[in-house]
Amino acid sequence: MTNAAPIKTTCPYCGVGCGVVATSNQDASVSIAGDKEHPASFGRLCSKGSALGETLSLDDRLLHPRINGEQVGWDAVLSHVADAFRKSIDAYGPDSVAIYGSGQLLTEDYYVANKLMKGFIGSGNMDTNSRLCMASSVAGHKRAFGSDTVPGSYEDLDEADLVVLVGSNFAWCHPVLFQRLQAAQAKRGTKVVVIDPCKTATAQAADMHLAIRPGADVALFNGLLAHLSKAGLTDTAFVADHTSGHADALRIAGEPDLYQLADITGIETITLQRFYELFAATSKTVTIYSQGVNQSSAGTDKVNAVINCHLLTGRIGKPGSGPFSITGQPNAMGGREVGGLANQLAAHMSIEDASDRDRVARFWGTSSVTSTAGLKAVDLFKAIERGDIKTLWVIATNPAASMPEADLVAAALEKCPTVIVSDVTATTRTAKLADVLLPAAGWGEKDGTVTNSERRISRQRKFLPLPGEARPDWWIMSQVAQRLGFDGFDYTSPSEIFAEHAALSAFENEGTRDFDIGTYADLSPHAYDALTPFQWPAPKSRPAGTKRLFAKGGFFTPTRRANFVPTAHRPPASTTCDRFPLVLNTGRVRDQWHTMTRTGKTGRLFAHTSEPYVEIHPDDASDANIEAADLVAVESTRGRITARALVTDRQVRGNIFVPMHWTDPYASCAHPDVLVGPHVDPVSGQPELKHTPVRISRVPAAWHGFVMSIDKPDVESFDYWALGRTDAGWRGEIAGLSPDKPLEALATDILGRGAAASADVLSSFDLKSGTYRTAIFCDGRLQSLLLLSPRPVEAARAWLCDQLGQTFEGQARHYILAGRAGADQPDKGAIICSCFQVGLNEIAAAATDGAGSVDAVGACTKAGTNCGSCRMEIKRIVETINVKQAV
Ligand SMILES: Nc1nc2c(c(=O)[nH]1)N[C@H]1C(S)=C(S)[C@@H](COP(=O)(O)OP(=O)(O)OC[C@H]3O[C@@H](n4cnc5c(=O)[nH]c(N)nc54)[C@H](O)[C@@H]3O)O[C@H]1N2
Ligand SMILES: Nc1nc2c(c(=O)[nH]1)N[C@H]1C(S)=C(S)[C@@H](COP(=O)(O)OP(=O)(O)OC[C@H]3O[C@@H](n4cnc5c(=O)[nH]c(N)nc54)[C@H](O)[C@@H]3O)O[C@H]1N2
Ligand code: SF4
Ligand SMILES: [Mo]
Repeated sequence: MTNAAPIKTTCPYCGVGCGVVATSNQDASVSIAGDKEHPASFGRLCSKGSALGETLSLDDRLLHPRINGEQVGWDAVLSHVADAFRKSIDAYGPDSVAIYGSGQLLTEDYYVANKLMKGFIGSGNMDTNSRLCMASSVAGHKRAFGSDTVPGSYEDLDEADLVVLVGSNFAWCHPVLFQRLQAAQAKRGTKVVVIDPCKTATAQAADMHLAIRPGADVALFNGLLAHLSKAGLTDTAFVADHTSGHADALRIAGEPDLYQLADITGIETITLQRFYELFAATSKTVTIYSQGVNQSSAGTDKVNAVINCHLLTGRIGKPGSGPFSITGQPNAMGGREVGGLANQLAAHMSIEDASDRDRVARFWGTSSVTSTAGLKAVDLFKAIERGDIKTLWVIATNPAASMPEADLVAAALEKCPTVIVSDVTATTRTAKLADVLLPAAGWGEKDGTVTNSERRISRQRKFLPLPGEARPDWWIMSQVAQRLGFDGFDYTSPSEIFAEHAALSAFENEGTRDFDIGTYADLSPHAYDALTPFQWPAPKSRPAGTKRLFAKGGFFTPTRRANFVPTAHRPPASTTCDRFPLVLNTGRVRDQWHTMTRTGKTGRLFAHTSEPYVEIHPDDASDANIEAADLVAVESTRGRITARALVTDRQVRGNIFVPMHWTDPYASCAHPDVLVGPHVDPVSGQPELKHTPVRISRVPAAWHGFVMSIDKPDVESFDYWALGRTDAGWRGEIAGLSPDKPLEALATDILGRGAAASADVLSSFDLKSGTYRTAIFCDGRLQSLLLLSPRPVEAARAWLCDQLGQTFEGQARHYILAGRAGADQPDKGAIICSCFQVGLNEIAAAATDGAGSVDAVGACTKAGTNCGSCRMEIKRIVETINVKQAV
């Protein structure tokens, strides 16, 4: 027997949209490789993409429908869901029901959800987690261009002379594009400017890092607009022929002088001046922006302040220049195409426009198209809390963990009469609050399309059988729609849905709407199977698709001119005070994806960061008597979380950073959204997830522990715990506030009393440090290890995790117990390169021995030579060693 034929598909994580080749092996494993022919990635994958094959196991999977915890058949559950919708609508009207979806749905799933809610149920209440992610970019695009259009292509990164990254940790969040940028830096000397309050891995690759005061981006770009105008860089023909509102925008932008700007932005005048001059002098400029821009109460203004500078200079839609909103989720863009946001209709048509409504109604054959926008995410959950929503369907997202005021969201879900959750797992905080659980098919188990940040539509393809009773989301929703008695949902395959979506995009379009993929309106199932990636618009008149838009105007406003939008600086919605003196910033780490339902399944992706942390500037830490590795409580007016202190000067004073990933199944209470307030941007409704006033304090833990075990350790009753995986089992950090129990008794609680009779238990107690250690070996194999100490546990964790499940004899067992590698087995240190599992100590040793560059370290250790996600960290280590050697 041979392995199955390789299948080309698309990565299900970030908006880069890399092409993946998946091969199912005879032993049921799946090999993953980059697709060299995919035009978004040319064969590259980052650490998360490379590890996809390790995340496909069925443990934790939701495999059968459930109602109130009881397994039921599909027929029963579909009728139950349809009944719940019908009863709510009959008794309270169509606005008493809602769907909350996700940029991780495929376009076909999303299309059905939106058609059902806005076209047939007749309510606007279909919103999505894109409200937390892209809504400000959508609103900014629409204000400026009249349409939600990203003008450029990834190729522009190869051709630009200057790339400005605003509020984007590109190196960790869009790693394959970041590498493309680094290649351009090496090849043509592209200058890179990073505007971010933190010294991120991205900032370390920059020629200039502007550590902006959080929230001050509008002021910074207003200053740039005024400078460009004064420096004579206005593209007068472009501005005169293709734009309006230029004078008003300039007047407002020019109000503060450079000194006032320095005050607002926290950036020295000389640095501002240097940045402005660099931008002015470089006509091929791309400005990339992400969540430091969008997730702000001034998010839409930030987007327009950036776009204004590109309109003024005519740097838009030309090779190597343009404003570039980079999308987060794999199908953030596809969701916008089908109208997934509560204020959109479908195919970039708008709810407010009567002729759009009429057109969509005729196309769908319905008289129920909603005439009012629905509730945006934050308002939707408030309405649920008030009892206005009786039936809610959450699909492919985890709002009880990822929404601001997460505890209130969880309480609202608990109160809501019927909560239906479609997910691939039942372990999320949201799934645990569901009345009805629907098992969705996951990545590799279903067919569909996604659109990446450069408007490129690619196929996701099925290469695995459907597990248990899991079904694709489009099928589940179509079945419910049919049971509600609606026509037009008798789809038998995603290709039919895609063709309908393409036909709607072209319906009575004639160049009036940007989103037109009419070329695919009559696509056969066979052609859908063979579909190769293309960039929209791809109208029938331009079947090859479109690389760039707007170089010669042609905007989608009624006048066909782009709008300069006057933007004035506003401080963030809630500011620090004596009680909450620090600003909490939140975001991502390199190797985890959101609430970890998939990346949390592989040990390889825990090696880089294995525990939730609070990154704190050394002076803020010392003010609060916090030392490295202490446990820290972070409190806001809304709640409290606990995580490990990471004391570094990568944070500026006054700001702290907490990653968004560690939620219920992986940590006691570390997800920052329980702290974040409900403030939103007034135009887009996107919440301010990057600016919450907080305070920090040291958690006076009586004891700390590190545990690893083949079986999942029982830690959830402790005051603090965080779990992760290793290749062979589990790893965990634990701590307790109470000194009541002797450490030995604690050890029995954690590892269980039930160690097999054949087990060898090795224990020791170090009187001096007060450390209790115990290791259990079964048939010679290391089954579990527990280190307990009154202080944060010091141990060679990366090395230890590699030893779990290995066989040990004699003295070697004592090294395990000591938590240290023996002299013959050097400790590799924290894992930096997750592809080849190369640790910090190995990289440092190579650098000390003379490897003076990232490539030289790669040549000695292989670190950084596969996906390249770790290259910035290797650079930092090499530079630190070089500096040390120089002094
Ligand atoms: N590894 C990994 N990659 C991912 C994801 C993941 O979960 N893990 N998720 C994907 C998704 S859905 C998204 S949306 C993207 C997000 O991608 P990014 O937006 O790049 O990531 P974030 O870490 O959310 O935030 C970006 C930066 O904004 C900065 N920032 C905070 N406040 C401000 C401010 O006021 N001004 C400026 N200029 N900067 C500020 C933060 O310090 C942070 O470094 O990542 C995608 N890629
Ligand atoms: N504090 C703070 N909060 C944030 C952010 C931040 O930067 N800071 N970022 C925000 C942003 S940008 C985003 S995008 C959100 C992300 O937040 P969420 O969307 O809540 O996070 P995920 O963990 O990606 O949730 C996706 C869910 O879909 C499930 N799933 C996977 N595949 C499928 C499928 O095919 N079908 C179905 N039905 N389910 C599936 C997964 O198991 C998972 O439970 O978080 C937002 N929240
Ligand atoms: S950069 Fe990484 S996470 Fe993003 S699409 Fe590519 S492989 Fe997937
Ligand atoms: Mo996102």
